Amino acid sequence: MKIGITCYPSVGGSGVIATELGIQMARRGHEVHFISSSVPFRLEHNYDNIYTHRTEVNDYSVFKYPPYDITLSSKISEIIDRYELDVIHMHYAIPHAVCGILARQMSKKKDVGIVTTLHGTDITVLGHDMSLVSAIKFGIDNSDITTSVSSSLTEETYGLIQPESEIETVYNFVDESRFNTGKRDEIKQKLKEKLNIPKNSKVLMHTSNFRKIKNADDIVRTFYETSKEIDCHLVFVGDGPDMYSIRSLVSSLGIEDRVHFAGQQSDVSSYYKLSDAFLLLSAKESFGLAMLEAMYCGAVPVGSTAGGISEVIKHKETGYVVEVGDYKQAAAYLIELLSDDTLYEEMQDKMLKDVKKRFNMDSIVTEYENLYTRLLAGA
Ligand code: U5P
Repeated sequence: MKIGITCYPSVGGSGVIATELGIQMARRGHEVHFISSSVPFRLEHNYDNIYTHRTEVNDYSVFKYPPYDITLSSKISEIIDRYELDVIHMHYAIPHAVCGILARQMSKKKDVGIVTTLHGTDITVLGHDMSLVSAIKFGIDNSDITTSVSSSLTEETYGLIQPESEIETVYNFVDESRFNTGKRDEIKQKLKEKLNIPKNSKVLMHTSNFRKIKNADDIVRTFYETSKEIDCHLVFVGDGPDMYSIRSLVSSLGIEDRVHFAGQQSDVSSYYKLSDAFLLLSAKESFGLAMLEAMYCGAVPVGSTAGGISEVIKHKETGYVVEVGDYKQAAAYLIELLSDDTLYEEMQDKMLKDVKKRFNMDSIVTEYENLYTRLLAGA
């Protein structure tokens, strides 16, 4: 098959899934064309059957706003025709699904299939903006197949957008060759030395784009409460708009010596291996890809009840789930977990077995491949 993919190329769950999916499709022998504003950040190597096409948005003075959507649509239509694409997979309802629909109308090849995947903020944030609801609904209803990354996001989309067409839930997945428990102890010790964390201290971790919605201040508070009982350190990986206020909270609590800011990293896996527990206490979260990656690397999660997080964590079996904002309960669970080695090992073992079964890359990539095949067969 010849597949076109459009996503936001920056750090974030949707771009990562779009890229990994493209890589896996190429490995299965399909021809993959990424059409985006820059090369997706996880696409580190050259692959034989992956092509990247960049859209240049020119900032003409006649426009008040650079016409990203129109330029992208035009580029997608050009690639559909030039390479005779069978399917285009658009990640995000707006603008990408709408761009894909426009591109099909512009192109000569009208039978190109359109798959759209909803990743979260396109619904959880933009879906509340009445000026965008019609465009999101249009994007979903005019795609041939729409998927969403969790049942919670699917339900929220039905509620907010009320599309005519069906939305299928296809979970996110993790590439186990990249995120695994291999050399966990060795990597943990090396990184502890580098960060000056004592050998026997426990490590809590969080990684994200540090937007308000991630509630990183609750993570600091959870850590602060936990550290009253457990010798532990907190590591933040990533960067974003909330960083300044997080740093001031850390200094006002007087815990600078035990909170580490690693900044944005291209290899997050060694930080996951450093960690005993991963925290994701967001106010809204469609899935929580970073948390799943951390779980694949052996870190036990404590998450909030927001969105799809509780579809990934089985409460008290493979981690813990607390109400949004309940950092005291999060700390209580961490204290229980980190002070009992037997409990920790049992939970970690169950967690690894569970995620490998339910978020297995091969089966989820096959699910997407079957969707493409269904479109080609005209079903
Ligand atoms: N990520 C990085 N480096 C960073 C921060 C995040 O690669 O410094 C990646 C995570 O590994 C994950 C994605 O794949 O960004 C965030 O996904 P989500 O948790 O926002 O869904």
